[in-house]
Amino acid sequence: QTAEVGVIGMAVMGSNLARNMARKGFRVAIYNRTASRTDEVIAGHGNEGTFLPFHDLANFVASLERPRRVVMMVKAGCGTDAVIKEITPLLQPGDVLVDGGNAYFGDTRRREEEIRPTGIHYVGTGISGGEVGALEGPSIMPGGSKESYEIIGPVLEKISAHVDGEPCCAWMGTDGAGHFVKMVHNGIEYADMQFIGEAHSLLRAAGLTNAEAADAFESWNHGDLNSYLVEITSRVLRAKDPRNPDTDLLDVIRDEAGMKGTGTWTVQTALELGVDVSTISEAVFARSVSSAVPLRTVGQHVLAGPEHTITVEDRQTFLTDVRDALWSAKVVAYAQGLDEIRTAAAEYNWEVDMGQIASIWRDGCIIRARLLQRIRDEYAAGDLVSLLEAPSVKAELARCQQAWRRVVACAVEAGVPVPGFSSALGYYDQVRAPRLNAALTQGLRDLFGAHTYRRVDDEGSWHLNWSGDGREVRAN
Ligand code: NBP
Repeated sequence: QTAEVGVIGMAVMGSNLARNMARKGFRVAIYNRTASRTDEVIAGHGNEGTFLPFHDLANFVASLERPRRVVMMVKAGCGTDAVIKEITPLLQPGDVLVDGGNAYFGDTRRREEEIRPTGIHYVGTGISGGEVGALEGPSIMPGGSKESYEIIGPVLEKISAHVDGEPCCAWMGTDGAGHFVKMVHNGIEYADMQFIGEAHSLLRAAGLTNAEAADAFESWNHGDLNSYLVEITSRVLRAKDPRNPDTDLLDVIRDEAGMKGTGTWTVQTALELGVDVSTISEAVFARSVSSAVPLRTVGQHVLAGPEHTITVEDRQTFLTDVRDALWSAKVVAYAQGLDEIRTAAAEYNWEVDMGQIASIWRDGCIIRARLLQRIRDEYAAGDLVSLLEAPSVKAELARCQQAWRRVVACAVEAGVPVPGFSSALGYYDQVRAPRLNAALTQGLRDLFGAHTYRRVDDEGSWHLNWSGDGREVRAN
């Protein structure tokens, strides 16, 4: 018997993806460096579909129908490089090798370029949805040649999540495009979680219990803020400490956030591309500050400021304001993330379709949210310089912006840190300002470094002879 698709790596993601494929009717070859993991998948789930287990990579490859379709789900970095080195001599031109791990898009570009001369298609694919998504239907973001998508696309589309019959999987562009889109997805996820955290801090500062805050998130989840992250927030807020059922679990979890690095990549890449993703960088830095225990210990003891309490006259009005601030900030994070993708697409010659990206994020992935339907529809209606200019988005922001300002102002007054909300608002005000402070920056740069300036009423670059006769000269 031959296999239609093969999966390498039987840790949690790979085994769940292979099971998903088998459940969807594909004959799946499976292989793992440590053979016992392959045996465990067969022992535990062999009855879920047709699996062809292998302890030897050459036999695994030989079992696959041509053109071969191989999905690697191994540890990103050295694990991926090791598997590529071992498998490429066994593959033939026209075969498709998919990396479903969380690779850095620059590595994917390098690997694709190295493998291309062999005629093997290398497909860097973002997969989001965690282990449950891998099993039940993730959001899948493949990048690679168009021909490779014709071969691997049908399998990936079938195992992905679906919305109204449409798969949450689409070709993202050549070489590193898929992993780039997944990276930005994770960056937006960081921002989303930071905003949720800030909203929760504000509700607590206003005197709500965790259970009352959970009620607020639950009600928001029924409206425009409907999303997986908002939904699970109320679950976390309601959880009790299993060791002491009178205590909220949240109160015994150390207030130090971890991270695996994709948020950092999103910010580093944005800096290189010259794109503002300040909501994402605030979220990454907020996690760093949270874990900087000595700094926080010193800060708590020596820094003066208000007591982190907010007095609200009308709780319902306050809750609506926080909801509006949360929605607005979230939109800014999406706008910034999509701007990063658009800029990268121009830089790397990727044919990205912004509406399609929003479309495949509608389900299966961690940032799945009702907002994505709106983003998809807006991009389908016409190209946009920024998501913020989309008709329904700008109208809703216009409605929310006063509340957003009230929330940031009251947080600042009370000393409740809201770096995400205030950064998002700062971005909104920057992009709508007729003039920023850049003219002064240019004047200063020209004075101390003869860096020149451009005029509003003339072409070319100019320099003022600041230390001499004060005349303006045209710069070359
Ligand atoms: P891990 O990231 O923990 O990797 C473990 C797998 O890699 C095992 O199958 C292991 O084989 C294999 N492996 C390693 Br380590 N080094 C290898 C080598 N030199 N040659 C061959 N195989 C090697 O597994 P995971 O959590 O299932 O994630 C798999 C990929 O999916 C990662 O890239 C991850 O970033 C990505 N991802 C994970 C999630 C998630 O929610 N966990 C979500 C989205 C994407 P062994 O059994 O022999 O040690």
